[in-house]
Amino acid sequence: MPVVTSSLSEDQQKKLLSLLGHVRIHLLYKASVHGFTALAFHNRCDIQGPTVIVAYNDGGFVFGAYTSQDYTQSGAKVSDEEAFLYSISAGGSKPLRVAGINRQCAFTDEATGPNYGALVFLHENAAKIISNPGENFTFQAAEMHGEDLALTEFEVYRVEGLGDLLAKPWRNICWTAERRQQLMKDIQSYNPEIKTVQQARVLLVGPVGAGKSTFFNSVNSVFRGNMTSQAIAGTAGKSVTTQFRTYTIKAGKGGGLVPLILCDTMGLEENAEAGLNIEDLVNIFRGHIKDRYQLNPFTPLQMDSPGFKKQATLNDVIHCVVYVVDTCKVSLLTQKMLDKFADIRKKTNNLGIPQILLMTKVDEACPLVAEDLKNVYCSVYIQRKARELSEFFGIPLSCVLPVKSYSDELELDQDIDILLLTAVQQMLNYTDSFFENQVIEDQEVVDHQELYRSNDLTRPVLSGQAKHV
Ligand SMILES: Nc1nc2c(ncn2[C@@H]2O[C@H](COP(=O)(O)OP(=O)(O)OP(=O)(O)O)[C@@H](O)[C@H]2O)c(=O)[nH]1
Ligand SMILES: [Mg+2]
Repeated sequence: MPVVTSSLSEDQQKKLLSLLGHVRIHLLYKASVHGFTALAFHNRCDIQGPTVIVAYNDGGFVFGAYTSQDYTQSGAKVSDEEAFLYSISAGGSKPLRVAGINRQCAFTDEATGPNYGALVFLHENAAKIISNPGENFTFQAAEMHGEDLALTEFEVYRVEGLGDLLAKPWRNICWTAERRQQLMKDIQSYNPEIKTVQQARVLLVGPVGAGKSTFFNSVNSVFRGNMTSQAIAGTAGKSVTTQFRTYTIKAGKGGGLVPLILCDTMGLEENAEAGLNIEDLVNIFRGHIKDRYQLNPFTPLQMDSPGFKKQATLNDVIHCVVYVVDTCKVSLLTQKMLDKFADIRKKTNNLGIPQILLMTKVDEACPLVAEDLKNVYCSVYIQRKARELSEFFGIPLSCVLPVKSYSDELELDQDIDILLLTAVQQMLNYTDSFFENQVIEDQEVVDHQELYRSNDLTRPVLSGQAKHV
């Protein structure tokens, strides 16, 4: 599946957003990819809430229509006081905005291309429009589209209001240098309760491009004290990461090991035969897959293959699973992808592994957070996305953690570090829960004091081997 990208230039996007207010736009449909037909338009744009049409022609005109109402193919005439037509003409500085004529409908909700009376898009299932100024909307045709009725591109975006800042943050974070130092110290001195385990093993799982590898690079950078990019990150149609990798982290150049191994995987794709294979994922959970194993979406690793680690100890198994999701793409998560996550959740729950959900790219998702990361827990938009994710995944809101990784920075930043380290600290807390979750299989042969670092014998005890996991 090719990556579908917007044809709006930065300047055009800025002008369009100036008409729409404090919103985010998500590309739903692009005619050059999905087809210049009414059917392709309705398949992708029906029942999507507020949307904006963006049509392009050879004269350099970018024009279209905004509606706050759904397309449903009901055949009805839809009233919408918020609807408007607009044009960002070539070279023109101020965009044209045309409100509907009083009491006339905004559009006719038919099975054709979008029909705003004065502008009918995808006429005759082709890359063209009909222009009837005066019907529902009045404008000068030359000003709207330069009298050029042929389209070079046609896109529809979902429009999502961003909301403002909450008066009080929904989670309290202390944004001080002391807090950063304390978090680093706590993480470095983490000691798993189980004597045989040296490091917490945390697995990052998520869709292609969600920011898994970048999260590892960022945490590594915080502890190294400078930017690092050990894991290859970036964007491509397919997963950039194709191997299973287990990364250790050093505190400073040549410094001691941080007791945390971050495991990076290939991205998930919604189709069964693409992206990380669920059978491989379960074998990763159980500690059977070695570092640098080349993952293959079509053929999962078999038990008798040379790369299969048969004897997995508690050191090899995954202690905490972190679902990584791009905050900007929450509303674009398909049912197929959510079903895949539900399947993974079931398998993870069966193995008793605690789970966290990391919302990445909060800076890209909300301009107020991009302006100041300290706004992350005050942003109405981020809070809404966190709640949506909690509901979609069936994960308590307390397990949903927004982060911003290092993407284009050259220097470390205290606020970014604090948010990253807070997430890592939570991963270590959950790793402890994993150990506490284990049940003894053979009480007779296990010496409680041998197993635990502390002498707290009230906690449940597990056997040294991971055969029950
Ligand atoms: N602005 C911003 N960009 C980010 C953030 N996290 C990741 N990115 C960018 O997102 C893109 C994809 O990141 P990766 O870390 O490669 O994503 P991945 O999940 O490892 O992707 P695959 O290996 O392809 O499955 C990169 O260009 C990163 O720079 C973030 O918090 N903020
Ligand atoms: Mg990656």
